[in-house]
Amino acid sequence: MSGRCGTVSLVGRPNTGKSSLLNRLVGEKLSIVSPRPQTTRHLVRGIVTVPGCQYIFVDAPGNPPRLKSVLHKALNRRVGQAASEADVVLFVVEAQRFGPEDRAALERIPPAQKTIAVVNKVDTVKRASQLIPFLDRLGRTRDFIAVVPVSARTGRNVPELLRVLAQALPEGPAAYPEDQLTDRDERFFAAEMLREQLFAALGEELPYRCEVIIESFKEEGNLRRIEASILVERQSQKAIVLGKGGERLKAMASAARRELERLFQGKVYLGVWVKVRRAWTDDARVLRQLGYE
Ligand SMILES: Nc1nc2c(ncn2[C@@H]2O[C@H](COP(=O)(O)OP(=O)(O)OP(=O)(O)O)[C@@H](O)[C@H]2O)c(=O)[nH]1
Ligand SMILES: [Mg+2]
Repeated sequence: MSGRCGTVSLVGRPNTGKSSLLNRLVGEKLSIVSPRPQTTRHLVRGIVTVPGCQYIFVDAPGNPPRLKSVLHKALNRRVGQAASEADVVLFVVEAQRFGPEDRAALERIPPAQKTIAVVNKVDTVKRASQLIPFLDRLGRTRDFIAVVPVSARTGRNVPELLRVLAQALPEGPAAYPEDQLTDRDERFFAAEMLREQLFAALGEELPYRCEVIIESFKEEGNLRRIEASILVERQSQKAIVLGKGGERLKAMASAARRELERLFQGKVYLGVWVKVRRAWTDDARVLRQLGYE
């Protein structure tokens, strides 16, 4: 047994670039990204297999959410699970920023957990020398295996992160076939790509009041025929999601369809409806149906 294999969770305050980093590490867009905090809601696995090593990355929601709905409690449980069950945790922060929310996220990681501090977004720092005091200070907050600066956007220093990480993984055989990229199915990505468009197209609070359900997913030769619903909480929200004459919904659906055609490498038909489900973020039954335990 000469190889290594293990799970690696990406943990940190919302918006530090965990999902962007997962996508960069895996080399495929598996996890949705937006400029707003609390985009990720589901644990997404991205698997990278190189000779002698299999990395199983797990992207987690950013924490801690401010709201105390049933949804947010479920998200919080996922963060805890990601932090404690991994072989190694990547604690992701933004270059030159370490605030109370970062500290709270760090405190959710059990002290005995093997942890690497990843300083993301170093492309925003003009001179590398400006970063050194920040890296030093961060390195003193916990007994990290290493502190590694990277840029998920440009890919800078990501190979170094993979190298450091490989040494920290346990020895053992690969858990997944070497060509497997993720544990999620196409249905999951269909819902997520549509949800990403909600984040891109809708104002302040609304993306947080929406969810996507895939009602049916059929393969017809090289065509995937997908029917999806967007859940909102109120009639007024439905009107916003639809836009004038349904234009906004149409634009979001076709942007999501293009992403899916790229990911699936085949034709996609995506039909989308908007449904009002009062207080779904607090409805345990609806949440179970959406896959939140
Ligand atoms: N400049 C720069 N921006 C980045 C980098 N990585 C991510 N971003 C941006 O940061 C924002 C948040 O990225 P996400 O990947 O969604 O962050 P996240 O940590 O997964 O956020 P949550 O899922 O909400 O916790 C997006 O606008 C990204 O484009 C980076 O290396 N450099
Ligand atoms: Mg994310």
